[in-house]
Amino acid sequence: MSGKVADLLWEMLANAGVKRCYGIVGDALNPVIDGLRRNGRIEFIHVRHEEYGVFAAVAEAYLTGNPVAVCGTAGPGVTHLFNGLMDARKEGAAIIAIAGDVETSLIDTEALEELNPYKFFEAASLYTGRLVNPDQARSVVNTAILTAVLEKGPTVISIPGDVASADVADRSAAITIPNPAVLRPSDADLNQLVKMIDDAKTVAIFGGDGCRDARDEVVELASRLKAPVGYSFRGKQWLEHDNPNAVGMTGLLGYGGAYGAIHEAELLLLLGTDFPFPEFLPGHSVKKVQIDKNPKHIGRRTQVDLGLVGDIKATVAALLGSVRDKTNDSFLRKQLADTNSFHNLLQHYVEKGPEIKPIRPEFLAATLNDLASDDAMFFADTGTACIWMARHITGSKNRRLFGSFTWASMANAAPNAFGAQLAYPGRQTIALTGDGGFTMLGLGDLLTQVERKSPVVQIILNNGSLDFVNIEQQEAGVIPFGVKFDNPDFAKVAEAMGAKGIRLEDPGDVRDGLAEALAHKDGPVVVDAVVDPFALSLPSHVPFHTAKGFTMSMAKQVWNGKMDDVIKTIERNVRLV
Ligand SMILES: Cc1ncc(C[n+]2csc(CCOP(=O)(O)OP(=O)(O)O)c2C)c(N)n1
Repeated sequence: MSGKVADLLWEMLANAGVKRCYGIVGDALNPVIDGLRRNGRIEFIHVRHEEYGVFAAVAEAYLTGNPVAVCGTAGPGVTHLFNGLMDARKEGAAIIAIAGDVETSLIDTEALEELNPYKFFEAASLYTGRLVNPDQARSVVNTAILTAVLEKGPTVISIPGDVASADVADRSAAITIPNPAVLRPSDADLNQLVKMIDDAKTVAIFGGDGCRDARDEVVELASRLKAPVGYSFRGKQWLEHDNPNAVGMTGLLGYGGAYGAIHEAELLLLLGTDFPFPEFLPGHSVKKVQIDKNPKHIGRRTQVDLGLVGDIKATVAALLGSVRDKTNDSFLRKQLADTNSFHNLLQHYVEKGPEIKPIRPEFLAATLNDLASDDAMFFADTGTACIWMARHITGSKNRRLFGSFTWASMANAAPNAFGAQLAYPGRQTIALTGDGGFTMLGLGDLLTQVERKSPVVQIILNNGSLDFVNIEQQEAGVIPFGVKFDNPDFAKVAEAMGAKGIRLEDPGDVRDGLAEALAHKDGPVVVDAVVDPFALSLPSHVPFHTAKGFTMSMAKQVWNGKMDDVIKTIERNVRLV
């Protein structure tokens, strides 16, 4: 290793398991990138927009569990990283951002492109180090890496070009990353929980991403307690597949019997979830126990009767040895029956789909679910893609479902899928994107996918609108406004950019079109699916204010001469409205 700060930086990152750095080079960053080139162990992924690079990195870090680097140059380049870093923080992805910084002689002079990294990154970064002296390098880089990996979130190393190219005295690039400790509640707390479970006639479970490593334990506990299992979007991929007690999701995307199960049980176990919609969680009528390895999650979304700090795997494993099996399964059977009848309702537009034009998104998603491989990785844009993924894409042991589920940024799916494809070359990678989301970020970097011949399938829900907001506005009782726009033929645009383009307008073409897209291995595919902009989805539990909002909005639309839209909304959602 040669002896500059930049050399030490990349060698330490490579030793920590970083395989890729996504970003855009330039001015302040040039000496840093020169070090990456010299090092040769980390692949540089040039993207057309820094934010795209961070979303790609977030998916790679989340799926692989390895840290990933991103970079942007001083000022504007750095600011483009920010939204993605917020996503990394919320989704729990170990990202190390290398931020270009102005020369040390210019710091605090309002120089061109100068940005105070401490202030700027404060909301996103778990640790920000500014390298103003080469002697800090080893310590700052070590802290940035360990914080990102162990606390699962983004950290920032801000580097002025003159420091990056300066000689460094301490060149020890070895890095030790300890495995996380196993966290289990005290015996006294566990005993109290066992008693609460044994005393309860009926128990329900609601799990989140904290169940990632604990699927088998949670499924076994549910089976022994005859407990229905509901989940957040982040919990779905771990808890739904091959689980006879699965009852779906609650919340705005809710389906199945989850809402009823968690409200009607005597005792609710909240496992590894920070589900952010308290209005869909029960109040005082249900006893609640929350278990999470992050103590800050306990009780913050809903008041709980008992809070335990621990890994779900270790804690549930300990419970399995102590709780009494329940014998009466009538509560479970009722929740499963409700789940079943909701599934039948969801099938309406799937079954009728082949005859309905414009294409129903339910039919599109269900057909995709059918055709995709058993280890496919699916990514949903924030928008209606999340609804159709939640309801019509089923998980499996090796399938992965990911999105900006906690930060809820638009435009995440295409870059997420790109990062996942780089991490798992050749594995089926599918982005369900909005037309708003794709034109926000996905379109420019389609060129990056083309250059790299990345076989990413992006399916655009071409509804000519910011449809999720269109639905939100109606829920809020107002007239949809600022949500419509015109689109080009995305398949033609994709072809012009060197990708494969498939346009779907006719429901009869959906199956063959999707199959053709999934079979394409030579590079990216854009499926431009012209879908019904009036397709509506209501949660399995419709809160009063939602129902009222829709009614108000419909009335206002009629008064404002939008009768045509109202009729279409009603006509095209016969089983739902
Ligand atoms: C960066 C960003 N801007 C705005 C929003 C608010 N927002 C959430 S969903 C959405 C609409 C998304 O539209 P589109 O991508 O076309 O998907 P659709 O809902 O139509 O399927 C908007 C504007 C957001 N979440 N993130």
